[in-house]
Amino acid sequence: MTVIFSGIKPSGELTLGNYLGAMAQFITYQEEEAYFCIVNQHAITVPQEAVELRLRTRSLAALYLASGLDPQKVTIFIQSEVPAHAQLAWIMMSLSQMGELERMTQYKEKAGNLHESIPAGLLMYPPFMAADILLYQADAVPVGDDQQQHLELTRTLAQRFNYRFGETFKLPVAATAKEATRVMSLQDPLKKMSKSAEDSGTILLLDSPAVVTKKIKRAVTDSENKLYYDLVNKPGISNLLSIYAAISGLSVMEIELKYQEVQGYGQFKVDLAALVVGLLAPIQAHYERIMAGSELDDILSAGAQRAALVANKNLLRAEEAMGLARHK
Ligand code: AQP
Repeated sequence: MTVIFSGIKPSGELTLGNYLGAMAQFITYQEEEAYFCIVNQHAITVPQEAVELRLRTRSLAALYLASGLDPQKVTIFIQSEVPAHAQLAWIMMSLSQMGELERMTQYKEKAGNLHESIPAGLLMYPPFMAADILLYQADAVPVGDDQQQHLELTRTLAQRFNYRFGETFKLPVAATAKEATRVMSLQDPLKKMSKSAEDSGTILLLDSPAVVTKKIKRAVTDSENKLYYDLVNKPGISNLLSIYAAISGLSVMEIELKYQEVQGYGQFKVDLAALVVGLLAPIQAHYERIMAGSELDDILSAGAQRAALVANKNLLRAEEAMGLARHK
């Protein structure tokens, strides 16, 4: 059986980008040995308000279930409830070099926004992420395109560990979706849609149908009024086409053909809004039921216990290999 690990951080309300790039893929791995984590310790690499973090963590766990993950089949848990994550993270940080961490694109972008008061955790986030993955000996990590560089670092650190201390960790690969691997902002299609940069260019999974429709209607396009994919000259329309393709299952070319005779982008936007609303409606209904019910805590407690069994075993292996354990 293939081992799958992935996580999302509760650093804001989940976006359509998080869903299409990551969560929609999670569901396809339910017959494997799969671990889906709410990576709350990654969220604190930028300042978080305690009450909000607690609420968002719970909300994200409910969204995992609402999007179709079955806790009988997969392990769903909160990162901070399995201390082995932070323990292996320290080992991975010690193996990392400052230069390689400073070169990470996401670090440079986020640190750039914070100017002089940059939390050290922001720099250390990629080796922590490596620890999350290696702790389960994951074969594949379903992620969006923006996480490719961190996955590469994970492989580098695993290789470095294995070379120095003997074969211990499996080298994982990134598993990215076919379409919409990088959903862009509807207002600035050169910028990734991000949960921590929420504005009218960001579709949230819990947005009402009216809000979704308004955001899509106002999405930035171009004045050519011809529907075709061209990332360089038509980034707005290309982004909308990718979203349409990811949800409908049609190829971009099939969509272009469908609207060949249609004047302007109006009808295309109306249809896209209907597709997104249709995708989100059952997830939102399921989410409301979970949040009103009482099962969530039991699911998360059982998940943390299950995850810890595997995580502790692999942590000990690493500690033994590098001389941190008293015995071998
Ligand atoms: N716009 C996107 N398109 C496709 N996939 C995306 N992901 C994020 N944004 C897009 C994928 O969703 C998962 C979320 O991972 P994360 O929460 O750990 O971090 P992130 O990539 O930094 O996500 P955000 O939404 O941009 O959060 P903030 O704003 O807090 O940094 C990953 O698999 C990611 O690839």
